[in-house]
Amino acid sequence: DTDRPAIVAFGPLYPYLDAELERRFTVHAVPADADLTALSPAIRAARALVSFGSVGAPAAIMDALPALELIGLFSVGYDKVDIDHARAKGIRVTNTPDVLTDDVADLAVGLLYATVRNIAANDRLVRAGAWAQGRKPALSARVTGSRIGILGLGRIGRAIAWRLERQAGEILYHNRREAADAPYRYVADAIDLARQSDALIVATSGGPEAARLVDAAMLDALGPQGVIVNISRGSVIDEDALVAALAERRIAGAGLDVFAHEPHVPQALLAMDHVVLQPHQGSATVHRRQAMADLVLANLDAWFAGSPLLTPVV
Ligand code: 8YV
Repeated sequence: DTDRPAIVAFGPLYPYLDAELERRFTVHAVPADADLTALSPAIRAARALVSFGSVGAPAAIMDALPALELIGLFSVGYDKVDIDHARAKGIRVTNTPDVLTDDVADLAVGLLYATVRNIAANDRLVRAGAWAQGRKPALSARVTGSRIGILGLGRIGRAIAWRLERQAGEILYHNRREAADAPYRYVADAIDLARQSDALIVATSGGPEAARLVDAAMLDALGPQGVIVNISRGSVIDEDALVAALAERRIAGAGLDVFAHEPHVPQALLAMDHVVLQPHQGSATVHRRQAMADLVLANLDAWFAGSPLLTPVV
């Protein structure tokens, strides 16, 4: 059907989204590692591109698609999109905020409990038969009554704080600026936040401004009783410094859903019992992935109908 706009599915998407895109558009699948200098004229006619947050849209794909008008991201994070390049070329970008907030916050809280209460390590202990053979697991720290520091009190950070209000002894947070309407204690300095927290939950957005915001100094401020949870982006933590701090027990543990070079996880972490590892599952529920896909489609539909975009980034 030549009346239907051509679009590019950049990297693998999601079956429901694939099917709905096929109903509306002429979809060209372009692998994330494709040779962008050799795209066919039909692909080069694409007016929109859809991709996962982990693939995004580097400058090279924007330059390879001269008719590109819109990038519809299947993620809230847009750290893998060259936003400046899109802006300079007049390419609009949309993401999927809000619809995934609750599920990402749920996973953050789950990782906090799993890390502090040794849930994954103790599961391994039971499976290995050690409990049956009389081994006594070590006593753990506790979540209830502890001081929870949220690094980045945005939509997801607030949803995490709200979930932990009943359990935490205190919730504190650091943002670049104090949030006018947040009922939690603001800590102006990120290192101070780590120092005053039993658990530090990283919920900032990614991108260059937050790159390696959590460094060795911040981990040392968190200290040997402190745990860190990251559901944001691996790039926000200096991963080498994190591995070293965990190996030397300068922090007590980590619950990680995101990594600096996904899907690669540092080998050293795999052997550590005080670390809980997830393969980037924050938004990965059936229900929310559907809602994310619907929001991608609603943005595309709006664009091709000449209506305002629902959730523009650019
Ligand atoms: C997705 C995400 O898992 O929304 C985000 O920013 O990181 C997740 O929802 C991601 O888009 C998958 O690549």
